[in-house]
Amino acid sequence: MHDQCHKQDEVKSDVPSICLVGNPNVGKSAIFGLLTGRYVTVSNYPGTTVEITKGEAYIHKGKYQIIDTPGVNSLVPMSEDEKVTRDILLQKRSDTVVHVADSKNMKRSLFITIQLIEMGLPIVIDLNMRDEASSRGIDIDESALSEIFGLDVVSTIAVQKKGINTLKKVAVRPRISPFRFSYDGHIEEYISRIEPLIPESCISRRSVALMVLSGDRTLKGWLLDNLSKEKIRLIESYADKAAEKYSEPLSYVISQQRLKAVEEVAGKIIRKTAPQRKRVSAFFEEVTTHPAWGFPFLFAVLYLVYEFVGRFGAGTLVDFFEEIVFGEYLNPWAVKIVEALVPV
Ligand SMILES: Nc1nc2c(ncn2[C@@H]2O[C@H](COP(=O)(O)OP(=O)(O)OP(=O)(O)O)[C@@H](O)[C@H]2O)c(=O)[nH]1
Ligand SMILES: [Mg+2]
Repeated sequence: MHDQCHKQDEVKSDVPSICLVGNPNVGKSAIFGLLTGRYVTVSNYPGTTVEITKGEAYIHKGKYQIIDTPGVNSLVPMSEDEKVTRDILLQKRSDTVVHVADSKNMKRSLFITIQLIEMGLPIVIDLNMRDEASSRGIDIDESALSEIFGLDVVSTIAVQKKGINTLKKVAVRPRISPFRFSYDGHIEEYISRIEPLIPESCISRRSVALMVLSGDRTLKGWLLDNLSKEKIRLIESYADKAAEKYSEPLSYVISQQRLKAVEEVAGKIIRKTAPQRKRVSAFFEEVTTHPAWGFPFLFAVLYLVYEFVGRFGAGTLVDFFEEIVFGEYLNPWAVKIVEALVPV
Protein backbone atom coordinates (compact mmCIF):
# COMPACT_ATOMS: atom_id res chain seq x y z
CA MET A 1 0.00 0.00 0.00
CA HIS A 2 2.70 2.45 0.99
CA ASP A 3 4.91 2.23 -2.13
CA GLN A 4 2.16 3.56 -4.32
CA CYS A 5 1.26 5.97 -1.58
CA HIS A 6 4.78 7.43 -1.57
CA LYS A 7 4.61 7.90 -5.35
CA GLN A 8 1.38 9.82 -5.10
CA ASP A 9 2.48 11.95 -2.18
CA GLU A 10 2.96 15.43 -3.57
CA VAL A 11 5.32 16.41 -0.79
CA LYS A 12 8.46 14.39 -1.41
CA SER A 13 9.90 14.82 2.04
CA ASP A 14 11.32 12.59 4.72
CA VAL A 15 9.55 14.53 7.45
CA PRO A 16 6.92 12.20 8.93
CA SER A 17 3.38 13.57 8.87
CA ILE A 18 0.72 13.62 11.56
CA CYS A 19 -2.76 14.25 10.24
CA LEU A 20 -5.55 15.46 12.54
CA VAL A 21 -8.93 14.03 11.54
CA GLY A 22 -12.34 14.13 13.21
CA ASN A 23 -15.91 15.43 13.24
CA PRO A 24 -16.52 19.18 12.87
CA ASN A 25 -15.97 21.33 15.96
CA VAL A 26 -14.19 18.75 18.10
CA GLY A 27 -11.01 20.78 18.69
CA LYS A 28 -8.73 19.67 15.82
CA SER A 29 -7.51 23.20 15.17
CA ALA A 30 -7.05 23.83 18.89
CA ILE A 31 -4.89 20.70 19.14
CA PHE A 32 -3.08 21.74 15.95
CA GLY A 33 -2.25 25.11 17.51
CA LEU A 34 -0.87 23.45 20.64
CA LEU A 35 1.27 21.04 18.64
CA THR A 36 2.69 23.48 16.14
CA GLY A 37 3.17 26.90 17.66
CA ARG A 38 3.46 29.91 15.40
CA TYR A 39 4.81 28.94 11.99
CA VAL A 40 2.01 27.54 9.92
CA THR A 41 1.05 27.69 6.26
CA VAL A 42 -2.49 27.97 5.02
CA SER A 43 -3.22 26.99 1.43
CA ASN A 44 -6.16 25.94 -0.64
CA TYR A 45 -6.38 22.23 -1.34
CA PRO A 46 -5.65 21.89 -5.10
CA GLY A 47 -8.71 22.63 -7.22
CA THR A 48 -10.86 23.74 -4.29
CA THR A 49 -11.51 26.71 -2.05
CA VAL A 50 -11.06 24.53 1.05
CA GLU A 51 -8.20 25.71 3.26
CA ILE A 52 -5.66 23.29 4.68
CA THR A 53 -3.36 24.34 7.48
CA LYS A 54 0.06 22.76 7.86
CA GLY A 55 2.69 23.32 10.50
CA GLU A 56 5.70 21.76 12.11
CA ALA A 57 6.18 20.17 15.49
CA TYR A 58 9.27 18.95 17.25
CA ILE A 59 8.65 15.80 19.27
CA HIS A 60 11.59 14.15 21.05
CA LYS A 61 13.82 16.38 18.89
CA GLY A 62 12.31 14.89 15.73
CA LYS A 63 10.60 17.11 13.18
CA TYR A 64 7.01 16.29 12.14
CA GLN A 65 4.63 17.87 9.68
CA ILE A 66 1.21 18.44 11.24
CA ILE A 67 -1.84 18.68 8.99
CA ASP A 68 -5.21 20.06 10.15
CA THR A 69 -8.08 18.71 8.05
CA PRO A 70 -11.68 19.91 7.60
CA GLY A 71 -14.24 18.22 9.91
CA VAL A 72 -16.08 15.17 8.58
CA ASN A 73 -19.33 13.48 9.51
CA SER A 74 -18.43 10.53 7.34
CA LEU A 75 -15.53 9.49 5.16
CA VAL A 76 -17.98 8.81 2.34
CA PRO A 77 -18.02 12.50 1.40
CA MET A 78 -21.22 14.52 1.14
CA SER A 79 -19.50 17.91 0.87
CA GLU A 80 -16.37 19.43 -0.64
CA ASP A 81 -14.81 19.71 2.85
CA GLU A 82 -15.36 16.02 3.51
CA LYS A 83 -13.99 15.13 0.08
CA VAL A 84 -10.79 17.07 0.82
CA THR A 85 -10.21 15.16 4.07
CA ARG A 86 -10.96 11.83 2.38
CA ASP A 87 -8.63 12.71 -0.53
CA ILE A 88 -5.80 13.63 1.85
CA LEU A 89 -6.12 10.21 3.51
CA LEU A 90 -6.46 8.48 0.14
CA GLN A 91 -3.58 10.16 -1.63
CA LYS A 92 -1.15 11.46 0.95
CA ARG A 93 0.85 9.18 3.19
CA SER A 94 -0.02 9.78 6.85
CA ASP A 95 2.52 8.38 9.27
CA THR A 96 0.00 8.97 12.01
CA VAL A 97 -3.68 9.83 11.93
CA VAL A 98 -4.69 11.47 15.20
CA HIS A 99 -8.41 10.91 15.42
CA VAL A 100 -9.64 13.85 17.48
CA ALA A 101 -12.89 12.73 19.12
CA ASP A 102 -15.47 14.75 21.03
CA SER A 103 -15.72 12.90 24.35
CA LYS A 104 -19.27 14.10 24.98
CA ASN A 105 -20.42 12.76 21.63
CA MET A 106 -18.68 9.41 21.38
CA LYS A 107 -21.12 7.63 19.07
CA ARG A 108 -20.62 10.28 16.40
CA SER A 109 -16.86 9.98 16.88
CA LEU A 110 -16.83 6.18 16.78
CA PHE A 111 -18.57 6.29 13.40
CA ILE A 112 -15.40 7.98 12.11
CA THR A 113 -13.05 5.72 14.13
CA ILE A 114 -14.32 2.55 12.52
CA GLN A 115 -13.99 4.06 9.04
CA LEU A 116 -10.39 5.12 9.77
CA ILE A 117 -9.68 1.61 11.07
CA GLU A 118 -11.19 0.13 7.89
CA MET A 119 -8.75 2.27 5.93
CA GLY A 120 -5.88 0.42 7.63
CA LEU A 121 -4.24 3.65 8.80
CA PRO A 122 -1.84 4.06 11.74
CA ILE A 123 -4.09 5.71 14.33
CA VAL A 124 -4.03 7.32 17.75
CA ILE A 125 -7.33 8.26 19.40
CA ASP A 126 -7.49 11.60 21.20
CA LEU A 127 -10.51 11.97 23.46
CA ASN A 128 -10.75 15.76 23.53
CA MET A 129 -13.29 17.90 25.43
CA ARG A 130 -13.06 15.67 28.50
CA ASP A 131 -14.10 18.72 30.59
CA GLU A 132 -17.42 19.09 28.75
CA ALA A 133 -18.05 15.35 28.93
CA SER A 134 -17.47 15.30 32.72
CA SER A 135 -19.77 18.26 33.30
CA ARG A 136 -22.48 16.34 31.42
CA GLY A 137 -21.87 13.23 33.50
CA ILE A 138 -20.19 11.26 30.72
CA ASP A 139 -17.14 9.17 31.48
CA ILE A 140 -15.23 7.09 28.95
CA ASP A 141 -13.33 3.95 29.78
CA GLU A 142 -10.08 4.77 28.01
CA SER A 143 -8.45 1.40 28.61
CA ALA A 144 -11.52 -0.54 27.40
CA LEU A 145 -11.52 1.56 24.23
CA SER A 146 -7.81 0.99 23.79
CA GLU A 147 -8.25 -2.75 24.24
CA ILE A 148 -11.20 -3.07 21.85
CA PHE A 149 -9.39 -1.30 19.01
CA GLY A 150 -5.78 -2.17 19.89
CA LEU A 151 -4.91 1.53 19.66
CA ASP A 152 -3.43 4.09 22.00
CA VAL A 153 -6.07 6.35 23.52
CA VAL A 154 -5.27 9.66 25.22
CA SER A 155 -7.48 12.30 26.83
CA THR A 156 -7.06 16.03 26.25
CA ILE A 157 -8.69 19.31 27.16
CA ALA A 158 -7.28 21.53 24.44
CA VAL A 159 -8.57 24.80 25.91
CA GLN A 160 -6.71 24.08 29.15
CA LYS A 161 -3.65 22.67 27.33
CA LYS A 162 -4.13 19.40 29.20
CA GLY A 163 -2.88 16.06 27.88
CA ILE A 164 -0.84 17.48 24.99
CA ASN A 165 2.47 15.97 26.12
CA THR A 166 0.94 12.51 26.38
CA LEU A 167 -0.63 12.99 22.94
CA LYS A 168 2.79 13.92 21.52
CA LYS A 169 4.35 10.83 23.05
CA VAL A 170 1.87 8.40 21.53
CA ALA A 171 1.47 10.24 18.22
CA VAL A 172 4.98 9.23 17.18
CA ARG A 173 4.30 5.52 17.66
CA PRO A 174 0.82 4.86 16.25
CA ARG A 175 -0.61 1.39 15.69
CA ILE A 176 -2.69 -0.19 12.98
CA SER A 177 -5.85 -1.56 14.56
CA PRO A 178 -6.50 -5.30 14.31
CA PHE A 179 -10.22 -4.59 14.93
CA ARG A 180 -12.43 -6.06 12.18
CA PHE A 181 -16.14 -6.06 11.78
CA SER A 182 -18.10 -7.72 9.02
CA TYR A 183 -21.04 -6.42 7.04
CA ASP A 184 -23.83 -8.83 6.06
CA GLY A 185 -22.82 -11.72 3.80
CA HIS A 186 -24.19 -10.09 0.62
CA ILE A 187 -22.18 -6.88 1.13
CA GLU A 188 -19.07 -8.87 2.06
CA GLU A 189 -19.44 -10.87 -1.15
CA TYR A 190 -19.46 -7.72 -3.28
CA ILE A 191 -16.59 -6.16 -1.31
CA SER A 192 -14.49 -9.20 -2.18
CA ARG A 193 -15.47 -8.89 -5.86
CA ILE A 194 -14.64 -5.18 -6.07
CA GLU A 195 -11.51 -5.17 -3.85
CA PRO A 196 -9.10 -6.77 -6.35
CA LEU A 197 -10.09 -4.20 -8.99
CA ILE A 198 -9.29 -1.18 -6.80
CA PRO A 199 -5.96 0.56 -7.52
CA GLU A 200 -3.33 0.93 -4.79
CA SER A 201 -3.51 4.03 -2.65
CA CYS A 202 -2.66 5.16 0.87
CA ILE A 203 -5.76 3.42 2.29
CA SER A 204 -7.01 -0.16 2.13
CA ARG A 205 -8.77 -1.49 -0.95
CA ARG A 206 -11.58 -2.71 1.30
CA SER A 207 -12.34 0.84 2.45
CA VAL A 208 -12.35 2.12 -1.16
CA ALA A 209 -14.62 -0.79 -2.18
CA LEU A 210 -17.03 0.28 0.59
CA MET A 211 -16.98 3.86 -0.70
CA VAL A 212 -17.86 2.59 -4.20
CA LEU A 213 -20.67 0.44 -2.78
CA SER A 214 -21.94 3.48 -0.85
CA GLY A 215 -22.39 5.22 -4.22
CA ASP A 216 -19.52 7.67 -3.69
CA ARG A 217 -19.43 9.67 -6.94
CA THR A 218 -16.54 11.84 -5.74
CA LEU A 219 -14.14 8.93 -6.34
CA LYS A 220 -14.79 8.91 -10.09
CA GLY A 221 -11.94 11.31 -10.99
CA TRP A 222 -9.41 9.33 -9.00
CA LEU A 223 -10.64 6.04 -10.47
CA LEU A 224 -10.39 7.48 -14.01
CA ASP A 225 -6.79 8.54 -13.31
CA ASN A 226 -5.83 5.08 -12.10
CA LEU A 227 -8.00 2.53 -13.90
CA SER A 228 -9.15 1.61 -17.38
CA LYS A 229 -12.71 2.54 -18.33
CA GLU A 230 -13.62 -1.17 -18.62
CA LYS A 231 -12.56 -1.87 -15.05
CA ILE A 232 -14.48 1.16 -13.79
CA ARG A 233 -17.57 -0.08 -15.65
CA LEU A 234 -17.16 -3.52 -14.07
CA ILE A 235 -16.83 -1.99 -10.58
CA GLU A 236 -19.94 0.12 -11.16
CA SER A 237 -21.93 -2.86 -12.39
CA TYR A 238 -21.00 -4.76 -9.21
CA ALA A 239 -22.11 -1.81 -7.10
CA ASP A 240 -25.45 -1.64 -8.98
CA LYS A 241 -26.01 -5.38 -8.59
CA ALA A 242 -25.17 -5.29 -4.88
CA ALA A 243 -27.76 -2.54 -4.34
CA GLU A 244 -30.60 -4.49 -6.02
CA LYS A 245 -31.17 -6.69 -2.97
CA TYR A 246 -32.19 -3.83 -0.65
CA SER A 247 -35.23 -1.57 -0.63
CA GLU A 248 -33.13 1.24 0.90
CA PRO A 249 -30.07 2.75 -0.78
CA LEU A 250 -26.92 0.68 -0.18
CA SER A 251 -25.19 3.69 1.43
CA TYR A 252 -27.94 3.67 4.09
CA VAL A 253 -27.64 -0.09 4.64
CA ILE A 254 -23.85 0.19 5.07
CA SER A 255 -24.23 3.15 7.48
CA GLN A 256 -26.80 1.23 9.53
CA GLN A 257 -24.45 -1.74 9.87
CA ARG A 258 -21.61 0.59 10.88
CA LEU A 259 -23.89 2.23 13.44
CA LYS A 260 -24.66 -1.19 14.90
CA ALA A 261 -20.93 -1.76 15.41
CA VAL A 262 -20.67 1.73 16.94
CA GLU A 263 -23.51 0.97 19.39
CA GLU A 264 -21.77 -2.21 20.49
CA VAL A 265 -18.47 -0.44 21.18
CA ALA A 266 -20.22 2.55 22.79
CA GLY A 267 -22.04 0.21 25.18
CA LYS A 268 -18.69 -1.06 26.44
CA ILE A 269 -16.89 2.27 26.91
CA ILE A 270 -19.41 4.98 27.86
CA ARG A 271 -20.34 5.30 31.52
CA LYS A 272 -22.82 7.78 32.90
CA THR A 273 -21.82 9.48 36.13
CA ALA A 274 -23.44 12.25 38.16
CA PRO A 275 -22.87 15.48 36.23
CA GLN A 276 -20.20 17.61 37.90
CA ARG A 277 -21.94 20.63 39.41
CA LYS A 278 -20.32 23.94 38.74
CA ARG A 279 -18.14 24.82 41.75
CA VAL A 280 -19.91 28.13 42.58
CA SER A 281 -23.42 26.68 42.43
CA ALA A 282 -22.30 23.67 44.50
CA PHE A 283 -20.93 26.06 47.18
CA PHE A 284 -24.20 28.05 47.40
CA GLU A 285 -26.27 24.88 47.47
CA GLU A 286 -24.25 23.57 50.40
CA VAL A 287 -24.28 26.81 52.43
CA THR A 288 -27.97 27.59 51.96
CA THR A 289 -29.10 24.10 52.98
CA HIS A 290 -26.69 23.74 55.90
CA PRO A 291 -28.51 23.42 59.32
CA ALA A 292 -26.21 25.93 61.03
CA TRP A 293 -25.18 28.24 58.20
CA GLY A 294 -28.52 28.30 56.40
CA PHE A 295 -30.20 30.93 58.67
CA PRO A 296 -27.23 33.35 58.97
CA PHE A 297 -26.95 33.11 55.19
CA LEU A 298 -30.68 33.89 54.83
CA PHE A 299 -30.35 36.95 57.11
CA ALA A 300 -27.27 38.10 55.24
CA VAL A 301 -29.21 37.88 51.95
CA LEU A 302 -32.25 39.70 53.46
CA TYR A 303 -29.97 42.43 54.83
CA LEU A 304 -28.34 42.87 51.41
CA VAL A 305 -31.78 43.07 49.78
CA TYR A 306 -32.85 45.70 52.36
CA GLU A 307 -29.68 47.71 51.78
CA PHE A 308 -30.11 47.54 48.01
CA VAL A 309 -33.86 48.10 47.69
CA GLY A 310 -34.61 50.03 50.90
CA ARG A 311 -31.62 52.32 51.17
CA PHE A 312 -30.03 52.51 47.75
CA GLY A 313 -33.22 52.15 45.63
CA ALA A 314 -35.80 53.97 47.74
CA GLY A 315 -33.34 56.50 49.18
CA THR A 316 -30.38 57.37 46.98
CA LEU A 317 -31.92 56.54 43.57
CA VAL A 318 -35.29 58.20 44.29
CA ASP A 319 -33.56 61.37 45.58
CA PHE A 320 -31.30 61.41 42.53
CA PHE A 321 -34.25 61.16 40.11
CA GLU A 322 -36.39 63.68 42.02
CA GLU A 323 -33.75 66.32 42.63
CA ILE A 324 -31.34 66.01 39.73
CA VAL A 325 -33.04 64.30 36.76
CA PHE A 326 -36.51 65.83 37.19
CA GLY A 327 -35.73 68.87 39.42
CA GLU A 328 -32.78 70.22 37.43
CA TYR A 329 -33.31 68.91 33.90
CA LEU A 330 -36.65 67.41 32.84
CA ASN A 331 -39.06 69.75 34.66
CA PRO A 332 -37.35 73.05 33.66
CA TRP A 333 -37.09 71.82 30.03
CA ALA A 334 -40.72 70.72 29.98
CA VAL A 335 -41.81 74.10 31.38
CA LYS A 336 -39.73 75.90 28.75
CA ILE A 337 -41.17 73.82 25.90
CA VAL A 338 -44.75 74.34 27.07
CA GLU A 339 -44.20 78.09 27.51
CA ALA A 340 -42.72 78.33 24.01
CA LEU A 341 -45.57 76.39 22.38
CA VAL A 342 -48.56 77.69 24.34
CA PRO A 343 -48.88 81.47 24.31
CA VAL A 344 -49.96 82.74 27.74
N1 LIG B 1 -14.49 23.02 26.63
C1 LIG B 1 -13.64 22.70 25.66
N2 LIG B 1 -13.67 23.40 24.50
C2 LIG B 1 -12.79 23.05 23.53
C3 LIG B 1 -11.83 22.03 23.70
N3 LIG B 1 -11.11 21.94 22.55
C4 LIG B 1 -11.58 22.88 21.72
N4 LIG B 1 -12.59 23.55 22.29
C5 LIG B 1 -13.39 24.64 21.70
O1 LIG B 1 -14.23 24.06 20.72
C6 LIG B 1 -14.43 24.94 19.63
C7 LIG B 1 -14.05 24.27 18.33
O2 LIG B 1 -12.66 24.05 18.29
P1 LIG B 1 -11.85 23.94 16.94
O3 LIG B 1 -10.44 23.66 17.28
O4 LIG B 1 -12.12 25.08 16.03
O5 LIG B 1 -12.57 22.66 16.31
P2 LIG B 1 -12.28 21.97 14.90
O6 LIG B 1 -12.40 20.51 15.13
O7 LIG B 1 -11.01 22.47 14.32
O8 LIG B 1 -13.54 22.47 14.05
P3 LIG B 1 -13.69 22.40 12.44
O9 LIG B 1 -12.41 22.87 11.83
O10 LIG B 1 -14.85 23.29 12.18
O11 LIG B 1 -14.01 20.98 12.09
C8 LIG B 1 -13.58 26.17 19.93
O12 LIG B 1 -14.43 27.15 20.52
C9 LIG B 1 -12.57 25.67 20.95
O13 LIG B 1 -12.11 26.68 21.82
C10 LIG B 1 -11.82 21.31 24.96
O14 LIG B 1 -11.06 20.38 25.20
N5 LIG B 1 -12.75 21.71 25.88
MG1 LIG C 1 -10.60 23.41 12.48
